[in-house]
Amino acid sequence: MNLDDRWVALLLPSEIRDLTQEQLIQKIREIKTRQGERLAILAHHYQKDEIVALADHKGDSLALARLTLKLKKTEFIVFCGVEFMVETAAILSRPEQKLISPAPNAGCPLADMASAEDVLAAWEEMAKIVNIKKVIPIAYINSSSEIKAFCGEREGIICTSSNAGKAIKWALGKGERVLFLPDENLGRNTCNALRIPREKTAVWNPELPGGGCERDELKAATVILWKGFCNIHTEFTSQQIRMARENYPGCNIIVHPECQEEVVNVADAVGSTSYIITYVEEALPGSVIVIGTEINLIRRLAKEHPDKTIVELSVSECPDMARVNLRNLYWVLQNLGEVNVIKVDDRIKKSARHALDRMLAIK
Ligand code: CIZ
Repeated sequence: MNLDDRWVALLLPSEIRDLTQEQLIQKIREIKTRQGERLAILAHHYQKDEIVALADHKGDSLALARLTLKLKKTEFIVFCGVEFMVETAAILSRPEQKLISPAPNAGCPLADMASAEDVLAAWEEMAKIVNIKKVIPIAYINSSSEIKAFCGEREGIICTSSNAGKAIKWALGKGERVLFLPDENLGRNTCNALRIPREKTAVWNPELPGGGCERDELKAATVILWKGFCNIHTEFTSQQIRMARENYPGCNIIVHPECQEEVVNVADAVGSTSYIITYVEEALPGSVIVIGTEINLIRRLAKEHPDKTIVELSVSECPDMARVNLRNLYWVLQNLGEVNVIKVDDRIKKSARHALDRMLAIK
């Protein structure tokens, strides 16, 4: 727990602070039984085991977004994940449903790397150089609702790490260029997989005047990548991959596409969270798999597959995901619908929904 979380925990009523882990689990189960179908607890794969064990559904952000659309009878959706995931579910939910976050202070530094003001300013700068009507913005789901709305209002689309390639192809079928927000690594690795050459890409750094791009570079670019990154996945290095091959001869190494290009290039496989899970499930007993992604998922996979050796490339934990805990989960359940209800402004919701619907339609 960091200092911020300790302060938040102190704000919880003392009767909750004093409960043991077993008592919290018991009480959460009682509320679940009492509420029945009115309540659904959703947990992202990066959540801790004790949270996932209490969830009705676990998944990546794409699966959980799709699921939200199916929860027709559910009044209260408690989402154990970070801000952009809860907001995405809120955008997709029905007006009568309440989206609740146990830890509204769980943000996403990657999403914060593309602020609405910076993106709008960049868009205006780009409009001086290229035909902006033919630029299709794509926002990775790890982005704010405002950025999703920005895309929705400009014929753009949302993607996740499982459908980024399809989203880029879709966008290039509609326009001449793509502005890919906010993860440079996911964008770069996807361009490589699609064989879009480097000279047909540019990187827009919002910290630099004109994004640090030459006019000709921008004019030549089919894909303009925003300079953002995920702290968790950029922890992994190609040196760690070399060491893993020495320590586990014959192993297979799979990494997430938010990792740096040089890491992805020397791994055996690359894929989204759900791809990594399927990869492990389909591996033969006795396989040795080294994984470069968030540690809670890797440890769970290792427990679920005792017939395989599943190890981490290095320990990298998302501190924001870890802000959800049994105490704040119990607190929101005890005060169901009264606290930590996440709302998205109606205008933003409508525009963001267009961009999300386009993603859901491309499968
Ligand atoms: O979209 C997600 O759930 C994340 C954070 C990663 C992935 O690959 O699915």
